[in-house]
Amino acid sequence: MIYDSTNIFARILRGEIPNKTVYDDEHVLAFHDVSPAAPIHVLVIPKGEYSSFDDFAATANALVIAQFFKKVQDIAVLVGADKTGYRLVTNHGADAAQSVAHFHIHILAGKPLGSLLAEGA
Ligand code: DGP
Repeated sequence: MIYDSTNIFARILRGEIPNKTVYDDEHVLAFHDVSPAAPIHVLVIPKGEYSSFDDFAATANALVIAQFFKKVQDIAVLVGADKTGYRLVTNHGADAAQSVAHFHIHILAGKPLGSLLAEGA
């Protein structure tokens, strides 16, 4: 997947679209999802141009990947998601219904989240 810098999260990173920021540093931005699927629904994105998890894991350097995932855990704690449990979701490509082509992790928490998928195989 080629990175398209017109995607909505690239626009958020450029400050063109407002967001409800949870955490911001040189490498990572975390913000509330615009249409939350759980009481806590935070998106964590790297500031680098990666179109999906698949692209990130395949092309980013190992230290960047490790630091990003450590930061996801820090942010889960920051928003209190660790207290009763949380789910991480990342979608890559059409079958996963990825709708924004900038790598992001969903942190979902704040209620019992049920089974992994709404539909069976
Ligand atoms: P995915 O389907 O995994 O690509 O998830 C994309 C998520 O991004 C979806 O849960 C809705 C969220 N989203 C889309 N546009 C915006 C936006 O402009 N602001 C925020 N905060 N979230 C958005």
